[in-house]
Amino acid sequence: MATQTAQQAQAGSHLLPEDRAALLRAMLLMRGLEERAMSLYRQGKVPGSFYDGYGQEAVSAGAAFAMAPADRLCVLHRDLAAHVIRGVPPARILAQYLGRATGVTRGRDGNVHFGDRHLGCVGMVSMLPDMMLVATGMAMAFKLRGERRCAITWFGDGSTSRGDFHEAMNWAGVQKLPVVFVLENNQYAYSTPLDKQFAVDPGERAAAYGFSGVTVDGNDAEAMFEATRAARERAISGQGPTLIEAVTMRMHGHAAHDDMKYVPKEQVEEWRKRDPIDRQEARVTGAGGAVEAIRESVRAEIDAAAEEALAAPMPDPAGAAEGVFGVGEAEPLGDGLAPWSGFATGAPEGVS
Ligand SMILES: Cc1ncc(C[n+]2csc(CCOP(=O)(O)OP(=O)(O)O)c2C)c(N)n1
Repeated sequence: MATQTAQQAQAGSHLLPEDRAALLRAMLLMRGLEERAMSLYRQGKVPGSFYDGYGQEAVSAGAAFAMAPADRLCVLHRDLAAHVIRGVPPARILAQYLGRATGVTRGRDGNVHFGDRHLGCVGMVSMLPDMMLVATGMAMAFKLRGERRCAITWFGDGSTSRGDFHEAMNWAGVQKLPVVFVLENNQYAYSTPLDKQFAVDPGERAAAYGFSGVTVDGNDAEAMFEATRAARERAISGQGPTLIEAVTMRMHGHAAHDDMKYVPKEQVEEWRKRDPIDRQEARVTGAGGAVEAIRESVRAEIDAAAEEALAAPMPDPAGAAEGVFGVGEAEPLGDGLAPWSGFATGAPEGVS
């Protein structure tokens, strides 16, 4: 297994060339899968609406890449790259959107409310930002059991106005819990712009709850990775939570039905110049990586995934209520993939 060079350590980066390529690959898969799902939606094959995270790929890719196998993730509706990184196969993701029996929720939910428990992910509750409380609860359990691992969740700028945001921040701060809060500041909560959402920069709120808050360029996957890696270090060494404000832009409507007439076109064009995938491609190319080969293999993977998902059966209506309500002993969450090279080269991670 490759180890970091002294040069890399000096430059302050914890990423090897293969990590940079893996980040790019996860973002390309997210974008490609969502583009394919949007096209399937337009063909009437995706029930309900369709939500995507176009332009925000670096936020979930960079943050999820810093998580160890035994860490636990509450992934939100614009964070598909986190599912990809934890190991959900592309065909299973498309089958989820298509409502098929082979999707993560086996057809119980048509779109983004999913998480593969076997990979350490808790399916998101639609009521926002409930997952902040779930992540905080898991972190509380880690602390009580003396386990060296951490929970992470993502949420939007709109979520910061709800009571549950403050409850989670407060309890996590009081208890110094091992949790990372990633605030995805994408300029709009549906049609509500930031100046109608809060009067105080939300990044500053962490201090009011007694823990660290950092603002990061959310269109830079490596900056997201480094900030999350540092936050996780703080979390597992007992220094408590971190609020990471990832500044980005929602480049598409709230969902497929929304033409976002309320967003000035110039604003979108300005952000297009900061596309996170273009930026990571430039880095990978600069380090001698074969970007076109990565793109080609991602395209082939998505084609194969679409074929497999479209051939998958619909769920049997007779079993519609199965697995919807918790009955009996709950199966514990499993561990997910953690492809960052630092986990292979460093000290053993996870439950002590
Ligand atoms: C309590 C609650 N109110 C309303 C909704 C409907 N809803 C889903 S996403 C959303 C906007 C959320 O905005 P934000 O938190 O900024 O995240 P973004 O979608 O911009 O990523 C709304 C209003 C909801 N899911 N939960």
